[in-house]
Amino acid sequence: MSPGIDRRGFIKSAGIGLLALPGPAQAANLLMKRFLALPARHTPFITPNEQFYNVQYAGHQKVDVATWTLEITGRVRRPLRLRYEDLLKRPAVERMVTLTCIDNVVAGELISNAVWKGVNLNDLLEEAQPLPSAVDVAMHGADAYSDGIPLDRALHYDVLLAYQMNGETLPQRNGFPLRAVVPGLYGIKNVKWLQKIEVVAYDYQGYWQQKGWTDDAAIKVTSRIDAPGPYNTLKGETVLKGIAFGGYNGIRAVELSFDGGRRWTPARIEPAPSRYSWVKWNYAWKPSAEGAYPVAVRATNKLGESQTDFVARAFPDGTSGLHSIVAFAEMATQP
Ligand SMILES: Nc1nc2c(c(=O)[nH]1)N[C@H]1C(S)=C(S)[C@@H](COP(=O)(O)O)O[C@H]1N2
Ligand SMILES: [Mo]
Repeated sequence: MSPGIDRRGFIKSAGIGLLALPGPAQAANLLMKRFLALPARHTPFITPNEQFYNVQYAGHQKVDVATWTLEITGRVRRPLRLRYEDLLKRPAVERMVTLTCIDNVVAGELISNAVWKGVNLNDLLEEAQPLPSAVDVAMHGADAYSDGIPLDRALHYDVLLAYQMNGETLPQRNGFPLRAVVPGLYGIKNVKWLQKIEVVAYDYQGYWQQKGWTDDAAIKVTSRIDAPGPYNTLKGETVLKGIAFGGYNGIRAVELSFDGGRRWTPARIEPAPSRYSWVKWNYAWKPSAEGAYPVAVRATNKLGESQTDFVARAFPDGTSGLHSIVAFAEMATQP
């Protein structure tokens, strides 16, 4: 979960974004240009580790890797206990996966993309041999945090136990020595400082589920306008840019609207090398007349599910609503 909301988030939740601004409101426009304008965001496709968003309910845990072990226990025929060096010796896989916090606001900062390296959870589980009574796989961190996923998901959905992030040893704040990376499910399911995997015969309720948050935790389709920033003045043709993320299913389309959501026009998507990562989009915009434009973005995943304009708060199963900004267009008349 995250601390409060940022200014970009506030501007969106205040609903200013989708208002059609009246033509002669010159004074209001001036005030907005002066006091609400924010710079564009430059979002690298792969987030450098130092810039990766960071969330936990207690502090960063310090794990002594010399004594640390990963235990696989519960409803299994053959419980396992692995040391750090044992894990590093096992066949490794690399996977690009975007993580996002369920407590992110519309267009918020709590989303980042990395290449993770580690071992497949299903390999370990197959070795441990879950018993027929097994239902859920609970993952426990060193901070008494836990969350669970269905056994079926743990066996079939590309779940990774990662010890490397973007080619570096997993940083302490991101869960050193080992964390779960569960494509398509919100951050809450991606347990850090992992030390115990417990196969249980019931529907496991983790730290946040006990407080009423979703157990399913499927990521909702989301998108964001990164450039220009809100309330900027644009002259002539401008390339609009941003990101879109479809969780488990990837992104099929990104569209933009300049008229409060009546008409939508497709943006160009830069193909991503992983179905579990966000995509970057861009659109060369040449407004035909001077004025204040509401610019909104909407994404559709590969199942054909589009983002809803229904504004939901984060509790209990994640934010929804469209990101929009206001752009002031000026005509580039000078030669
Ligand atoms: N052990 C542990 N794992 C945890 C958490 C936690 O508090 N403790 N927070 C979760 C939440 S809410 C999120 S959004 C992600 C954030 O991962 P990051 O800090 O690497 O971005 O970690 C998840 N894993
Ligand atoms: Mo989170």
